[in-house]
Order: sequence, then C-alpha cells, then structure tokens
Amino acid sequence: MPTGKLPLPSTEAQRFDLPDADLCLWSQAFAADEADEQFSALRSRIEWRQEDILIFGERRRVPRLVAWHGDPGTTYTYSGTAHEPLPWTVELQSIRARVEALSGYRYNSVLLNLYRDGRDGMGWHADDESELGRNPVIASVSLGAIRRFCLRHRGHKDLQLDLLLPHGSLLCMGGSTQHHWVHALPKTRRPVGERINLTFRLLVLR
Ligand SMILES: O=C(O)CCC(=O)C(=O)O
Ligand SMILES: [Mn+2]
Repeated sequence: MPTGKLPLPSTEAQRFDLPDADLCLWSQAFAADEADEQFSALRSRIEWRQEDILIFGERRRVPRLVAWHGDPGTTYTYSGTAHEPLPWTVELQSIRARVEALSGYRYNSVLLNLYRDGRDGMGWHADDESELGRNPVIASVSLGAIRRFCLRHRGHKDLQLDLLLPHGSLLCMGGSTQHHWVHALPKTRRPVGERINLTFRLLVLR
C-alpha cells in the first residue's frame, strides 16, 4: 500500500563470496530522488571532456566522456595522459561524504565517466596504477541507466561475475580485487539512456 513516504537510502549491503576479491554492494546507497538530483546536477555542471587515447600509434576517441576531480596534487595518469584534478564541487563533496560513511574509507579524488548510450563503454582493465598503492579501495557510484558491469578472474577465466548496477548504488572493490580480477562495462546494442559512474579513489601523494 503506498504510504506517501519517499524511499530512504539504505545501509543494507550485499557481500560477494569470491576468491581473491573483496566486493560489497549497497543497492540503495542513495534514495531514488537524491540519485535523480545528483544525476541532473552532475550531467549539467561537470565539465565533461572527450579524450583521445593512442593505441599502437593510432589516435582513437575514448568511448565515453570523463572528468577528474580531487585534492590539490592528485595528478592521475590514465589513457596514457597525466590529468590535473579539478576542485571538489558541492555535489561531489556530498556524494563523497555518503560513500565514506558507508564504506568506512576515505578518498581524495574521483574519476567521473558519462556513458551517453550503448555505444559508450569501458574495456577490460584493473584499477592498479602505481598512484593507487597496494590493495586500493575503489568505491563506485552508479547513476542513471542500468548497465552490465562484468568482473573476471585473471587466472581462472571461468570465474566471472556480472552485476546490474542500479541507479543510486555503491559498489566497493577492496582487498586484492584489483590484483586478481579485471572488470569492464561492455557496450550494448540494446537502447539505453545515459549513465554516470563515479569511482572514488585514494591516491598516494608523493
Ligand atoms: O562505469 C563503471 O561502472 C566502471 C568504471 C571503471 O571501471 C573506472 O572508471 O575505472
Ligand atoms: Mn575501473
């Protein structure tokens, strides 16, 4: 029976029993109305950038738009280029506060990805850059369209996990996950709307 109450964020988490991985999913880290607001604020206020990547000497467009924000000094090298951080915005600080409270870890930077439709995606990789140190905790917030997020063990190719990450969810990857597993966001021919993903990270400052 409808009660007229708005759905509240939930601290309920699901842990996955996988070898060499530490994965935890909060399906409703943000209530639906909060997640809607964050999506539209980020969609319109973030300076989304189209980046290129050099693959075997050939310049290709990265199939998504990106932004990098963080504390001063959190220079991050990805897609072959060093990125200087843009400062924290009010929205990003508020999302980070919830992510830190739920996950129990601190973060000094965030990578944002905007997948405009099913032609945007991310190939197999691990977040194991040296700036992240050993056993990094990567806290990933999903907003907007639901997309398939895939994980695969590096040593045992038959060990796989596919997750449909809901609007307003938080997935934490910790422990040795980045050493033993790779992950991807496959492209899809299915018509899908826009999705924003934020991965909060703690860069080791030198
Ligand atoms: O969009 C996602 O869910 C994954 C993003 C990701 O793996 C990354 O930014 O490193
Ligand atoms: Mn990643």
